[in-house]
Amino acid sequence: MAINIKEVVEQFKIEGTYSEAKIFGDGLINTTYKVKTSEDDKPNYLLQIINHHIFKNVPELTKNIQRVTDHLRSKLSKIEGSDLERQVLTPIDTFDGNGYVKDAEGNYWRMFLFIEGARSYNQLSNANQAYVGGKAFGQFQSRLADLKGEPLYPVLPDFHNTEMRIINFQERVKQDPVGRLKEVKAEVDYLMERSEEYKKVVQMGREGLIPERIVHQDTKFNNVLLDENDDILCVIDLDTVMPGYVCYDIGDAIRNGANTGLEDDKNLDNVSMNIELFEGFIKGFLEETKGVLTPAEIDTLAFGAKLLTYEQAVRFLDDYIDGDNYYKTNAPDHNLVRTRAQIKLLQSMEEQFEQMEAIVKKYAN
Ligand code: ADP
Ligand code: GN1
Ligand code: MG
Repeated sequence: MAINIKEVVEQFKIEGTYSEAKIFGDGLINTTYKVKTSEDDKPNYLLQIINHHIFKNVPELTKNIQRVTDHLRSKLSKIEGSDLERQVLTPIDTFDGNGYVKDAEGNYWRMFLFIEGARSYNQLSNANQAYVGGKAFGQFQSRLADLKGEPLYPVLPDFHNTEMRIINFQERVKQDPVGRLKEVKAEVDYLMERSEEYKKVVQMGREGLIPERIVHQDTKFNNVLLDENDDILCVIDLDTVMPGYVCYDIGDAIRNGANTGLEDDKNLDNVSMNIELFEGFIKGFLEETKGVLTPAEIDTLAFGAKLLTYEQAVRFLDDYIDGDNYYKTNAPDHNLVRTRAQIKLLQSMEEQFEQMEAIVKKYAN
């Protein structure tokens, strides 16, 4: 890379001396580095290139993250024994006060304190982890419920607006920009047959039946850092924190975390929804949120898992038909493999839906 990372880092107000930067983590959107400093008693840092093709307004994005982390830090400071450097992300300011750096190639960079001793998992190994994940995202929502001031900037408007996603998807199918449609007719039909059902949550919002809240909107399990005992340390990846509906967070957490296979599993026999993991997520999430959720919102939680899985299938297939412009991919059929795995997961949820609803009722009461 022509970019000199050291020069970028030196525009941030870090403690200590830059020593090295290594690619880090498994995100599909941003590019992440761990930056080490040479002194043992100085912190390390996390450096990211913000994907500004997706996040177009970096100044507003930076402001959102600043407001959210300030609010979470002030909540934590009232809880005895809190570790303010590890339980909330700490953005590092730049000397020009912008909080991000734009380099000569047009990349936008930002930095956080590196949270040491944290674990993040792409896959869960037990129901306790699901419980902890549900609790982490529930806690995140309830701590942000009283954020004062104007609403957070809608960094990605209509991010989980399934209705819009379906309309855009239909348009993409019509255009078939790279001639891939012929390979994916069955998947397109499967998804379009269900399109009316999955417009429900957006419609409920429009009719005022469920309120908008500040939600995370990207609740993959690897966006929760855990400590050495698998307790909650910190919720990360705050780019999509925006007003939205409560079922998005628990829904996406289950989609990602309760899958017995991988998000991009080629072997569909591996893919299904594990009902014990589902139960763990719901139990943890409701423990933290049930005091504030309305009955109508509680009614959307199990549906949210199907909704976010459906939507993710639409998003992966949309990107496949578009020629892979959004998600990082490791093979020409990667987005198609992902689509098929999401469809398989959705089928498994459809089969277990009655049980899922019964579990939500059990923990809501
Ligand atoms: P993406 O949007 O690409 O998913 P993330 O912000 O989630 O990017 O970061 C990618 C990975 O880097 C995370 O899954 C996590 O493992 C790790 N990570 C992110 N922020 C920190 C931090 N402040 N300290 C330690 N590890 C972090
Ligand atoms: C992206 O950034 P990351 O890898 O946590 C995506 C999510 C998808 C997810 C699928 C901003 O999440 O919405 O659910 O990939 N983030 C964005 O793996 O589009
Ligand atoms: Mg992430």
